[in-house]
Amino acid sequence: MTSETVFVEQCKGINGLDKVVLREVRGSSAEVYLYGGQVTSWKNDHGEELLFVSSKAPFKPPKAIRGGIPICFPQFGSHGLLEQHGFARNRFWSIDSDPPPFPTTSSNKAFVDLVLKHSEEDTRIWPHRYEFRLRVALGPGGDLMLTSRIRNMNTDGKAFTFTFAYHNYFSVSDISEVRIEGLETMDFLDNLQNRQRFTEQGDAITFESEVDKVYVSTPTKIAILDHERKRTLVLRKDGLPDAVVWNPWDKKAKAIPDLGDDEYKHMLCVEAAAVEKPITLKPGEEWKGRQEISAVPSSYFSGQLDPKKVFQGS
Ligand code: TA6
Repeated sequence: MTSETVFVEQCKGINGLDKVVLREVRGSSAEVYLYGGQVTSWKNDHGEELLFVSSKAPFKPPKAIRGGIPICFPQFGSHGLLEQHGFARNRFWSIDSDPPPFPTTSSNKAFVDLVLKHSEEDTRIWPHRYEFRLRVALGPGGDLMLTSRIRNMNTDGKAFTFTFAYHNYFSVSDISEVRIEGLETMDFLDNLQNRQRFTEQGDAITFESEVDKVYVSTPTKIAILDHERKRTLVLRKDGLPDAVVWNPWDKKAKAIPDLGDDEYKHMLCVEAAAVEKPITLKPGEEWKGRQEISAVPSSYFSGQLDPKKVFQGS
């Protein structure tokens, strides 16, 4: 691309839904739907898609979009009384043209600020006033950064509590050939066994059946190694202590209407989350949760969790 790069473009997506396309000079791009405030595409500078979106995703509100990066708020999963994964993923977000400044100034040109605020209807199911600001940014090297800032706007003096996740669906060549590094020896709550707590073995995580686990108090860096694609995705997170790993495998995939029967082979959810210890905000308080994902060549070798070293080739 040349100096004519359009860094941010607002246009219509599937079914006429509003979306924003972010582009960087070297050719990487991302797409964000206002419906759900959801990233649905992230491509590297070769134009290769790094996220998974189901071929059966109808892109029809009020159903959440199956794939990309759904935002789970104010509830992750069924950890509460609200609908599964809360309501943020099936609300229409707005573009925030005048967001409060970020503490660090960044030179990124490809970014969009979205905002979701309480509605009268929602206060009936979750009786709180809030402002949720989401910045989606594409770095010059193609890194995808999501920053959430959630503020308690209650005027009745009441605190509120929530759980949260960036429900990342990554595209993988073959789930049986992929492994995750950075979660070995971690404790996890197993959703397939009544959220009982276990400790992971010392080996990298591989897949041969359904997995639905919440790893708690995890390191800030997690790597997803895809040998066939010769690619490693590195997830860095801040303010999000937990990491959810999910693949429905064959039986559950068949039971999910907006997922193709065999699509589980090409997706893996590794989610930056705050689940085990819900976050409480008093009126006026703000919480920040950030994730940054990078795709690096698979010269990235086992046990080396510093992506900077990979870029430098050391
Ligand atoms: O993040 C894992 C999980 O909570 C699983 O339990 C699984 O149900 C998945 O999310 C998808 O949930 P959804 O409501 O989008 O079908």
